[in-house]
Amino acid sequence: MKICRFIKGNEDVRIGLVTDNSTIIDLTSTGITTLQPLLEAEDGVARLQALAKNSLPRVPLSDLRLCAPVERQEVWAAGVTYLRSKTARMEESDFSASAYDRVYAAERPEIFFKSLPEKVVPTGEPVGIRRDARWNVPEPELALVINSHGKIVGHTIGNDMSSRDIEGENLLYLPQAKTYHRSCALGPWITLGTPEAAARDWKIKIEIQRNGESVFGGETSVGQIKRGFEELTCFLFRSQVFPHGAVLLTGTGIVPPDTFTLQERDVVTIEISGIGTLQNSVTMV
Ligand code: DO4
Ligand code: MG
Repeated sequence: MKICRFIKGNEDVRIGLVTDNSTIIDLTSTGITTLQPLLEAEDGVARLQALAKNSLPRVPLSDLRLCAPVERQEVWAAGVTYLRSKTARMEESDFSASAYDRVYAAERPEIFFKSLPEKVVPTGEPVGIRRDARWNVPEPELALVINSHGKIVGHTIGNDMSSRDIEGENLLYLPQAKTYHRSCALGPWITLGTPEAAARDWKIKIEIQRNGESVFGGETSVGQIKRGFEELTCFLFRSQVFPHGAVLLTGTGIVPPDTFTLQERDVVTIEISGIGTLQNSVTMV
């Protein structure tokens, strides 16, 4: 079951049920106008399954604009959860290298604040590269959608845009490398109700195009994530409250070669097999 936030013309944001990759069912007439009650409800998926049987208005995806699938949730991110991420980061940094090595093996994961919901970029809109950075990369990541009780209720696709030279210069610069204008994309929608064991079979793919040509491609599997989803969620919720729920990116397992940096107008396409495709062009911010 996939749910999205969308806008048609000049109307307000609506909630839709994605039936296939070309049509959505508009849930407005059922009284569902925000995601939060569905994410909080015990029977959210069952409710949607029942609604899908009714004859409700359908809208072609080509007639609407998808919004980022977050409302009031803070967006956080876990890091160094794949061996590939640990190795790449140790190589990019002289004096912080052991920090990555240690956190990969430590009981406590790396978790950092990534974005306010209103700053999240949806599919179809540009993600940013910092003008004061010279080495910028996308990080394709599975994102957990977690309700206010700490329950993982859905999954979406995240792009944890990062400035590797800023992070590599000094780990204390991490917030600047990770959190800036247009540094987080989420979308295209939320897949609800997939158990972790099934989500671990999903493939994550990325392709970066420049002037219509592919300049980087990579693939990994969600199953390569070292830590359990519950484990990451429990750490996020330790001594912390999320009255509106939270979104947690789970780390990257695909790192382009060190010679690669994003350029303006590149197009980043991230696909996760159980979810869909998040596509963003790149702009300088
Ligand atoms: O330690 C820095 C960030 C790590 C990260 O974002 C990742 O592994 O995806
Ligand atoms: Mg990341």
